[in-house]
Amino acid sequence: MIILKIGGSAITKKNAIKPTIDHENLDRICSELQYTNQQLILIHGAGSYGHIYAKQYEVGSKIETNSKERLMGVAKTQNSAQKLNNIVCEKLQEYQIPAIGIQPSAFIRNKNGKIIKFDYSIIKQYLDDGFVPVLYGDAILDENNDIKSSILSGDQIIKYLGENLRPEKVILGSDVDGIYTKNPNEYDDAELLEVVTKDTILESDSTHDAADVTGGMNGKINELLELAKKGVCSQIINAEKPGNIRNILENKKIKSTIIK
Ligand code: IP8
Repeated sequence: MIILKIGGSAITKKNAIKPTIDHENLDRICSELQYTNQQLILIHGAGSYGHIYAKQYEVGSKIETNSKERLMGVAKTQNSAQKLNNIVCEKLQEYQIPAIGIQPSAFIRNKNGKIIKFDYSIIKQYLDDGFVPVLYGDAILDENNDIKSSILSGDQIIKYLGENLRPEKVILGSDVDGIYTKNPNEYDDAELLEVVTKDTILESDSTHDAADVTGGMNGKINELLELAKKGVCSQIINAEKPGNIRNILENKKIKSTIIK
């Protein structure tokens, strides 16, 4: 079984001022996914469909009693993330992939931004029946009543499912080849790290992404190091390079970073 996350930056235009799909990438990525006959769980990030609203309405910070505007913000974030999921599933279905969209906010709960309830039996059942469950980063209920809702990132879902379902592979499709010593979009001398462990030292702002409410690449590394601690390694690849997803599903070697 494989758990594959497609970053929101690969399937949407993440820095757009309104939710915008990257149609070319989405289409190509979905077309490459038809080449696996292994069990597959897909998770996608929220990209501009989630982060714009989450930031604007400060999802995850204190909500004053009866602040309708803030509640509306949570509702709008959820709705928008779900719209993206519909678009992704529809595209997958065009390629004959039996994609089933599963709404995280309907059954997962956080407390202070950390998962405390997640009954994944429904995901397992879909998987065992031959479907491809598709989950996503979402704004979910939080048992801290002061904030009421917090963000659940796709990376948190990966970590939880990785720990509990122990897949053969955990792959993260991003918009860069992996983890670099410095931000590759700003520094020409940034070097790709083939392996990252808890002892790897990275520049603190090496992965900063202003459009991201869940910590960009830094947030990802932390979740994946936690997963590695539990004995499940993962691999970050560039999902924007044509052929990469297909190659990794077919066990071919590509430029990437392994977190172990
Ligand atoms: O894009 C964030 O999920 P991510 C979810 O996987 C929202 O970090 C709603 C911003």
